[in-house]
Amino acid sequence: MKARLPAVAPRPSPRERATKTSPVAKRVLDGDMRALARLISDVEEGRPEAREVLRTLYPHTGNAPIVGISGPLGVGKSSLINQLLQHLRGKGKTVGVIAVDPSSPFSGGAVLGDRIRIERDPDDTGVFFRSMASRGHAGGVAQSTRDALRLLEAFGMDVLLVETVGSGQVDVEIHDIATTRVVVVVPHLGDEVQTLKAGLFEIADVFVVNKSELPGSERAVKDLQELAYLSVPRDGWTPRVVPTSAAQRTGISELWQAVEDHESAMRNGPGAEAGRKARAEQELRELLRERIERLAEEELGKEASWKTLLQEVVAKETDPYSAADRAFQELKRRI
Ligand SMILES: Nc1nc2c(ncn2[C@@H]2O[C@H](COP(=O)(O)OP(=O)(O)OP(=O)(O)O)[C@@H](O)[C@H]2O)c(=O)[nH]1
Ligand SMILES: [Mg+2]
Repeated sequence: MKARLPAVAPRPSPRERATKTSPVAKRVLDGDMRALARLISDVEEGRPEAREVLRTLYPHTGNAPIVGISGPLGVGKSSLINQLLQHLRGKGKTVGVIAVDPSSPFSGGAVLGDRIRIERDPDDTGVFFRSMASRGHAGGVAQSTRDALRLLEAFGMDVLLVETVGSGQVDVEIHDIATTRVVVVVPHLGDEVQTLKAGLFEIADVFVVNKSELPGSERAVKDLQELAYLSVPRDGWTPRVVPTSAAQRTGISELWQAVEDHESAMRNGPGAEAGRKARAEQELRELLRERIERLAEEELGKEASWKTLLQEVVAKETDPYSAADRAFQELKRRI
């Protein structure tokens, strides 16, 4: 007799899969803002339940543009975000904003939160703003930011904005999550622009010269444009330079147009697949590194010879290089 293949049930849609496995995921998909806010806190605190929800929400993510807005302190990033919010709401777009707060989690947290005042109608469910501390994330702040952005997208936000301060490693990591990277400068940054210039063209798709009502802005725009033309285009895109004044509300629609142009160039261009791959690879590597580190720490902690080894280094009976080699060999045997 012929073996019968088991009947194949119709594949559940992503939405069915999500709602079946997690009522919390369903609440996010249904636009429950309190569930969203709580889950973002869970992500920040590194709760495993949040990962579970993210797993089921994953099929609902990956399509919204993520616009990274970075630049030195006080150049007007938050003010620009406020203007962009109004512009985008005017076009009927819903917007999620994550601001990565440079303050330490031990200083009460909300340095940036206090500085930003998002101007919005409190009843408007089309905007969600959240400030996150840049430190104290078990899996790294970049991963928490990715996770929070996914929650915002699954909730139904059309556009995602991320504000980061400065140009340190953490900011670069977060900036790399973005599908369009905006770097904000102001006229007469002086030395700061000189130091920024070196690495600037690798991290920006759009430059904004904000506070452009101040003297010197034309010069700054021209300088940046010259540099942009000289730079090697990435995936066929030459960085755009846009003067704005968040104070006088000028240049905002031009800024958004530049972002949209970049988004569509990337979506339809030859680099689209490569960009998605690069972002996926970076995330996978980070997630794996986190697990390997945790596993290694746990294994080392169990190891009685670890204490002996440490003692030997302190007593200068062995050097740290040989000790690390021995510990590593031991770990490889056990893992
Ligand atoms: N003259 C002028 N001032 C501006 C403009 N945009 C913002 N500002 C002012 O610049 C200061 C800093 O603005 P923010 O929007 O907080 O700047 P930021 O880059 O978010 O600051 P941090 O998050 O602290 O790095 C505020 O006093 C703003 O009112 C502008 O276009 N022109
Ligand atoms: Mg700010």
